[in-house]
Amino acid sequence: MPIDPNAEIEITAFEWVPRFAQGYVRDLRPRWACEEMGLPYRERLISAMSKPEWYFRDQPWAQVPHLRDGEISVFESGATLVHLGDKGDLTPVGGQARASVLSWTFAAFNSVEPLVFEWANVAVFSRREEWATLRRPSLRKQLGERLDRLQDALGTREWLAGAFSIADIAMITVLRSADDTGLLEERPALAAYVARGMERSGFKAAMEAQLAVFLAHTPPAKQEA
Ligand SMILES: N[C@@H](CCC(=O)N[C@@H](CS)C(=O)NCC(=O)O)C(=O)O
Repeated sequence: MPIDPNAEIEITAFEWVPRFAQGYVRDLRPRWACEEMGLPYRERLISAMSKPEWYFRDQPWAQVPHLRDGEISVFESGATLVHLGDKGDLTPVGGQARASVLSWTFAAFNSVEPLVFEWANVAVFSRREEWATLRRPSLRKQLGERLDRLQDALGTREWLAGAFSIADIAMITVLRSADDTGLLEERPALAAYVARGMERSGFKAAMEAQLAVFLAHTPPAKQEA
């Protein structure tokens, strides 16, 4: 079990978030990478509602995750994956293999996640706004086309870029958030890819660790009778 209060690596995460966000908070990414490589990490928990002022020095917007590895401080979940991947076997050391893994990692965060994030906004958070209703059809089409090309690029491969890598942690955590669009169901190879990732013991352990924190810090008013 990689959680170890004395570990060199520290992951900052929220101590509690509302139910709809549980299991989707981005500290899942570095947790998953640590679990895959058997790297011990300790948790540093902060409140999502009342972010401590000192935390803005580690993460400019006081978002999670933040990663500390000895003297090294890393923010942005993608950067935490790159840092961790280099400590083990989740990122190849050089050549085309490394370039492909980094390309797909950035593709997840720059070419897919923004559309998924926008979908959450128009379909959930701002769903009652007229502009959101107007934007939904074109966004669904745009995201669908992006997923079509992604599915084509994946082809019959098990993982995006050779062996399982940080690129898969990046892409699968992004795609999971698109569950409610129905777009994955329409693309069985992509849905199977996401399911394959979520079947890994590293994913399950990371998820369990995130959820255990929320359970332990559920505010009394939110506890079920
Ligand atoms: N691009 C950042 C986004 C981080 C992010 O949005 N984190 C969310 C949790 S999943 C957060 O901290 N939200 C609270 C806020 O933005 O104030 C990353 O990937 O690390």
